[in-house]
Amino acid sequence: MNIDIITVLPELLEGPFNHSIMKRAQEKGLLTIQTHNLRKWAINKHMQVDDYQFGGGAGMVMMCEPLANAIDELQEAKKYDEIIYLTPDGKTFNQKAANQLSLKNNLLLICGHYKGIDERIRSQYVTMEISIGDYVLSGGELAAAIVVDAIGRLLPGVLNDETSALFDSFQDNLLAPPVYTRPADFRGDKVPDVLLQGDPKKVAEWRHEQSLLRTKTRRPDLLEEE
Ligand code: 6GU
Repeated sequence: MNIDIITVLPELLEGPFNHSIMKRAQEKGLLTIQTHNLRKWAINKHMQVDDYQFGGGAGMVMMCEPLANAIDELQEAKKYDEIIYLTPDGKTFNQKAANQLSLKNNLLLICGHYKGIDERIRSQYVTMEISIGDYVLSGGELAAAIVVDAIGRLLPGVLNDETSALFDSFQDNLLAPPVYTRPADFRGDKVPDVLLQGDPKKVAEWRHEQSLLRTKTRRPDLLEEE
């Protein structure tokens, strides 16, 4: 999978992808992430990419020309399956969306700043709008990092234990069960017997029960979803 990201703050995206699982996904050649500094397509020598909004009011708006020129140029090299704008008024991201996006080949992510991007870029270019939750971030970069991480770890071959994503929280609209490691007795607080007895069928049953219980008590809304 190839993911291109248009941003005014490429520095913000250097850290998240260069460690751990995202780093390994790239080293294995399963994922390519390229950030593109929007200022490369600035309209003048002042590196301008934003301007005051028509109608007045505080806050700058990211201009059409730099974004359109950036997208046009990137589209010459690749056909994108989705052009995604990260925005608090987008559709709330979840595991199902991550699963669906992990099946695509080429994604283009656009990170907004200030008051957002000119509406005409949204109507003419953007094919999908994603929010990561009901709160406002100062820019789309951290949201992009989250979306890329959630997608990247689902690509076949990325996780060491190929099956482990299957047991993640949310994969069946269920939360993950509790997990334990050594010691079996921590200050008198003991690991459940069933996990120590080595019967894989009983372990699987226990984990499923715990998943259900956790979901019922913490996220009953998940059990109502289709
Ligand atoms: Cl995708 N962007 C910004 N700026 N704020 C957000 C968001 C995205 N999702 C939730 N809040």
